[in-house]
Amino acid sequence: MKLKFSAEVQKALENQWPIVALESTLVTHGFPFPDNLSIARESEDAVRASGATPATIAVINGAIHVGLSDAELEFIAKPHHDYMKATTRDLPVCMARKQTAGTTVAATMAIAAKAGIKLFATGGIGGVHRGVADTWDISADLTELSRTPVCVVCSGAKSLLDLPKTLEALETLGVPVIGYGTNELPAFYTHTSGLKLDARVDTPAEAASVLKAHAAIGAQNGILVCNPIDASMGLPKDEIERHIEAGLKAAELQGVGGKAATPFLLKYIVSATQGRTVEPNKALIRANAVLAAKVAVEYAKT
Ligand code: PSU
Ligand code: MN
Repeated sequence: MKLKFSAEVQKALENQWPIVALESTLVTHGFPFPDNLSIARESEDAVRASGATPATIAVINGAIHVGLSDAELEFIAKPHHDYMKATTRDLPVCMARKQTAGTTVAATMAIAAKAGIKLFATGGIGGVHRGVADTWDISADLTELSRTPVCVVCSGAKSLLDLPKTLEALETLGVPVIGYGTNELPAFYTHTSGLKLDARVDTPAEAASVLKAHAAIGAQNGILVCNPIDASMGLPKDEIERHIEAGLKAAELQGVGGKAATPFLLKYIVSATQGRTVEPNKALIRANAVLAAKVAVEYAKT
């Protein structure tokens, strides 16, 4: 896979400085413009301020970029109905057709691993969808986590998913799921989900030591570090649940499914809450970028 590195990322790779990968589907499909552009920039700045180099990953006109210039960030953030949402399997098609795409957690992990990047920050991963028995909709993020040695720092999986089934699938796939300062799986907009985790760390150094041990045994799968949203930013669980239920009904009525399901529901929730989910969503992404950078710094020390 031929990768196009930004000068900043190239330099960090050469010097073995800590790097944090950032995904771009949340830019192309996850947030409305211009919030998508501001969160992309803020995540990059948060990584830099915490001592690491940000590597936002995207496909631009068929080329896989690892690290974007500000002009390139703006290019993918500007509303454009042709941009793809690329998971791992979409990359060859996107490249051959010289298309532009935001990369999902799965595709970003695959590319980060090729680039030699260990840490990756995002908002929430994809997982097992509600209604899976009828739709078989299970995000390829889980597949990638099962086979790609990158640590993903997130705030759990979006509550629009089936969280208990997502946790079960992660266990089956052998993916360590580690709470950061919590014993529970965070539920994205809310601090808690009621679902207990087996593992917890409380400092970046502790998280880095788990990554070291994971590498030492030659593990070839991913690790999830789950960092809950700041309690003061969380949204009422009942209200979010109401909007999710309504969004799922709307998706069904409009025949929206497959890869369009997640972007549809994200848009639905933003509009149903008059945009009140945008700030908490941005805050948790920034916090995850900071934590991933701190873990990358610790990891590079040892
Ligand atoms: N969660 C968010 N915002 C997002 C996504 C997840 O809060 O934009 C994106 C991520 O890129 C994730 C993808 O990898 O949705 C999962 O999509 P799917 O369920 O189609 O695999
Ligand atoms: Mn899906």
